[in-house]
Amino acid sequence: MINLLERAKDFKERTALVSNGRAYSYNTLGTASRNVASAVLNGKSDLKEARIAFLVPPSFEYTAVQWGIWAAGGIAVPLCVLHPLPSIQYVIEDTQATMVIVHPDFAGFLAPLESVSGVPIVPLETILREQTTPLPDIDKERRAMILYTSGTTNKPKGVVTTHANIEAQITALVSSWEWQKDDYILNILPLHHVHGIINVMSCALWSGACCEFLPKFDAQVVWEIIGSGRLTVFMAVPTIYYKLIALWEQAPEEEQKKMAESASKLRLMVSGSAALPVPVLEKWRDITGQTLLERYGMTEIGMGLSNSYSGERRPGHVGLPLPSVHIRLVNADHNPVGRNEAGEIQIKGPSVFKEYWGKPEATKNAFTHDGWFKTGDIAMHNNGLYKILGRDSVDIIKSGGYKISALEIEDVLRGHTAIDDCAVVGLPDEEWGEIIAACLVTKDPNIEEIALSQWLKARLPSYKIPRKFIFTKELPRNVLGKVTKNEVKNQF
Ligand code: MCA
Ligand code: AMP
Repeated sequence: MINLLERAKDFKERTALVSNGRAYSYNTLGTASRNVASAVLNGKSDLKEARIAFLVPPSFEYTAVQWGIWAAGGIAVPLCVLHPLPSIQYVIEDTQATMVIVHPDFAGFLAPLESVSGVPIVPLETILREQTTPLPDIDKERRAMILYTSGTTNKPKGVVTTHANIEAQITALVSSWEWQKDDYILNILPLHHVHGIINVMSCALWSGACCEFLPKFDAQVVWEIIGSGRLTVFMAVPTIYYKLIALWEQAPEEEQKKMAESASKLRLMVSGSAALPVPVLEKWRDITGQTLLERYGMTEIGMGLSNSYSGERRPGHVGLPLPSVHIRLVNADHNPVGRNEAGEIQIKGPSVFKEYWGKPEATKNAFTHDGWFKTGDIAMHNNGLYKILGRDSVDIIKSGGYKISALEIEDVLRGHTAIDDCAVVGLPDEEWGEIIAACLVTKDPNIEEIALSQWLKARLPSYKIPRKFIFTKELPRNVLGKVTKNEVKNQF
């Protein structure tokens, strides 16, 4: 098994997590994880990769459940606390989860699923009760986690990582960014994606450091916590830095000085999950003196490229491959490109995922015949460092650091009785990176944006809901009849 639970024994009474105002030691986390493992084993000797889904907000309990599932030989499937029921149901059914562990705050929300999916929904309280069963030995090549990612299909795909993959993802970052046991990080990110799970929480716990959870991002609270002086490391998506800058700009001058001074004391501030706009990097540096370390990653690979911890951090660039990551840039014929030429990033190495859950064809298509993972991101090697130039698909949108499939939103929109056809695109936006926009062909000339947004809210999480709409009689198409998305973008 991934070496987290075992390493925790060395850190004993050190604080592992701060959650809901309480501090939890590594010993307490270890004991709770073993209780969870015993509960989910429920008399079996090994879960043998059964999928255990859990709907638990970022907290001590979240970590104990994740580690407990791993220790019992199961595959951890974290569910997103922001998702509406249909998105949750999709993940539970797609993974064929054998159990869903639910936090009391979400028990009522999930209740209707039990009869629909037939999957037992187990309250968190019963899973955390004291109990001990001998735990199985888990080979590191076994599957450990499934995270859902949007792609160029209308439904998200489950990305399966093994214990060895996760360990490789963690150790590459721990060594490159010099994690130490005296570090203290704030987690403000959702815990159904790599950024929050691996880069923030797992790297801290691997190192014997402390991770404090703030279950919902709030710029005011984050500035207060920075002001407390307890953080040494901070990681976020560019939108969060944008929002922190906006709040700093509104503060009185005296306050601004204090805020800037406290932020200047952290040893490391990282940005990732989406392109960091150079003006945001520069503004943050002007305010705090900190040059954000930008890195590049993907659910399927963990982190791939990173600017230097102790050397150059070049604005608009994502640095060099992390330890154990092999990278190449290729053209459309899969031939390596020359220096300063654009090509698709392809990756090999121990951090690269095993497969898309239940999708052998998609897995096969995601790799070249000689085992390189095709990221779909376009980059160039520019005077010694990599620079991301974009993606090979207009159907992938990045908004607030979330990867969103235009096709998934179109699929949902087409289910509305008044919508005949639609095209969804991402429009450049300073704050969100991109915002989602939908061009609609409707039967009903009186259809209202507000009513449509409400209808969508029952079917999609808030971050996937279009913020701009236009109504048209016909979508722009090329001679082959394919919708021309760049033309749709121009219409906005
Ligand atoms: C929310 N709003 C938006 C969006 N999201 N408007 C436009 N576009 C959006 N995407 C609106 C809401 O409707 C609401 O408006 C207002 O903003 C506040 O909404 P709320 O949900 O409270 O937003 P927030 O909490 O401030 O969220 C911003 C956020 C969040 C914290 C930046 O988007 C976030 O957690 N992003 C991180 C996602 C992440 O972890 N990605 C990693 C995946 P109104 O008030 O009018 O209703 S990528 C990954 O893992 C790879 C491996 C990697 O490289 O890291
Ligand atoms: P996800 O699939 O949610 O893990 O998102 C991964 C995608 O986020 C990558 O394929 C990139 O398109 C994008 N991404 C992550 N980090 C960066 C970065 N620093 N600059 C530009 N794009 C990024």
